[in-house]
Amino acid sequence: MRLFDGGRVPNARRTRIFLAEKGISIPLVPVDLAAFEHRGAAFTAMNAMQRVPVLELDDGSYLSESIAICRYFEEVQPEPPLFGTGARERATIEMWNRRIELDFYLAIQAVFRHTHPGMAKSEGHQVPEWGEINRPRVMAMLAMMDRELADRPFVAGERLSVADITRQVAVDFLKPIRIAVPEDHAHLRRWHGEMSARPSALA
Ligand SMILES: N[C@@H](CCC(=O)N[C@@H](CS)C(=O)NCC(=O)O)C(=O)O
Repeated sequence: MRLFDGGRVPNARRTRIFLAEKGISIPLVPVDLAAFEHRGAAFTAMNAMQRVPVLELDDGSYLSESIAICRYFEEVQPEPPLFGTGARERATIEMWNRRIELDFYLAIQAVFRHTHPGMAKSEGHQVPEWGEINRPRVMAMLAMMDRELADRPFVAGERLSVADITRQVAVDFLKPIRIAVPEDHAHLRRWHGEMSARPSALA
């Protein structure tokens, strides 16, 4: 089993942090995104979407989509449960994970892909206006998430879940678009400090 990895990029990092929280160690194969290795024939044969991460299983088959890879490991090794246990907790984690991916991370990604000069070649056609439209959406989500954290330690409740990891990599990805979590978002800053202090943050 091997994980085709992309270094600091958010979705590859999400998978590595998830594995670290599970205490699972597997070999990593670096994929050179800057050299567009993921657009070559060999990589495309593993993942038609040409994106990292990709998990190669022992039978030679491949899995992509970071959340699907995380789910695979949750099934293989249920402890600690990062997708929750029981109907209510599982659904709450899913709810938050979707909110964070669809309304927060994708807005950050739009700003990055459409306004960052380093993404011009990869994106082909950047629409800076679309990027700028997404900045206030990012700020609105930060404010909402700060309010929601007032009464609990983690995104979905009393214990760490995959939704915390999804948000951790998204918040860290604010740096290249030059957005900081505002000073007055004390709950979110507390949570982010705690996530950053976990050993898994170095994965
Ligand atoms: N939905 C996919 C998204 C994967 C994705 O966008 N990966 C990025 C790095 S975070 C990538 O490979 N980008 C290369 C590109 O867009 O050319 C997942 O969760 O795995």
